[in-house]
Amino acid sequence: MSSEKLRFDSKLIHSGGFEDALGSATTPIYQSSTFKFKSADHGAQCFSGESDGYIYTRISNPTIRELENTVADLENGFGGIATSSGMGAINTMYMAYLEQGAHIISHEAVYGPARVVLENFWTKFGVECTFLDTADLNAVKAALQPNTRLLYTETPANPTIGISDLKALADIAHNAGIPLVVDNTFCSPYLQKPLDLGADVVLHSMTKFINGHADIVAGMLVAKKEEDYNKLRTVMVNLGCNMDPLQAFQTRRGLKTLAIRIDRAQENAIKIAEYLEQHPKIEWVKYPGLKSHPQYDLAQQQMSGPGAMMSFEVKGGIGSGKILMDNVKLALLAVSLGGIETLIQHPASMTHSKMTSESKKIAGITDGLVRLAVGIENVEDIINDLDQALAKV
Ligand code: LCS
Repeated sequence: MSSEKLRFDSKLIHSGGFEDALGSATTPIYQSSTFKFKSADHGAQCFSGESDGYIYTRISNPTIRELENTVADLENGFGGIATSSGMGAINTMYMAYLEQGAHIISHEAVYGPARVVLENFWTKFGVECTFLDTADLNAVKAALQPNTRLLYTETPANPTIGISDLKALADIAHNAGIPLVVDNTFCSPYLQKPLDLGADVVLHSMTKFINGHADIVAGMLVAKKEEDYNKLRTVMVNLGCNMDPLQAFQTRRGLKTLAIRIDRAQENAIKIAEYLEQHPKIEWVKYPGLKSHPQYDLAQQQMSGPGAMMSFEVKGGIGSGKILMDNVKLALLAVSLGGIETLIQHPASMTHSKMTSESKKIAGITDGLVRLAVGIENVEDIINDLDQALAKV
């Protein structure tokens, strides 16, 4: 059955279009760096594009292509480009759209290294960066310059959980003749489809929800149009930040359960956010499913669910936050997110520690902010764990 006719959760299992000659139920791991040509002419045709036969795994590989086709199908894009990591996808994207003297507008609270790489490396080649809150549409419009080549955002943002209006940002970008690129890691295509809202490229750290088991580092770019797809693929192949076939196999396996994993983690997250919000030792909670979230209405419109990521501050700031983090027993004190296990971390000293204090302050990454990535354990156990740790504060 054509995957176009299937619903999202069936596509998770059946999409990808791979037909194995031996009838295997799962796509095999083609752990081969190179592929035999049928003849010299066939080899030449593979290189010229007349034949879509496989050549070399940095360029393409059946196991990797199956994963690329699946994620592109889930995001309603033209094609996917798998990368070694989420950062591999981000740097491929920067390389494809930026040039010497170009200007980029990026969300001030994008994943820390995605910002650091612009500030520390791309500026060496004369790239100018404006970091702002892309939820502020007037600020985005005001920041446009004749040399602006890219509008890049992440929503919900990491770790502030701020939400940006993707339809409005796509209009602003397109009126300026530039692409809108969206990091969809926090939602996955199950909860948000940026390409349907007008974005040109969507990217993922598949290390997170897409793989979902904290055992793989991987990335993906999906382009809406063939032109962007070709541009991004050429950069990835030549940079050499390709995925490995085993990594693709494991990621494809994790992806099959995306919907049921997110349903459960989200159900847990809603209860945990409500528990934290009423707790006397909690200063504030930011979660798109709480009415107190400043962009609650926008989240309802552009996301099909509030997800499993939240941030909060314990009264007393970082000192109290550390007591909480040092005393949890079930939640792991670890970075990353989107896996089956609940993780807790401190962005100011961990994931976002390389940002300057000034940048962190502007981006709203306070010293007391604690990030919680909710897993699929029994929710009562997670709440009991937070409760016993908060009692020690
Ligand atoms: N985008 C987002 C939203 C992320 O959270 C991360 C990693 C990346 C991109 C980069 O992906 P990677 O290269 O690690 O696959 N986020 C991490 C985090 O929050 N804790 O540790 C890594």
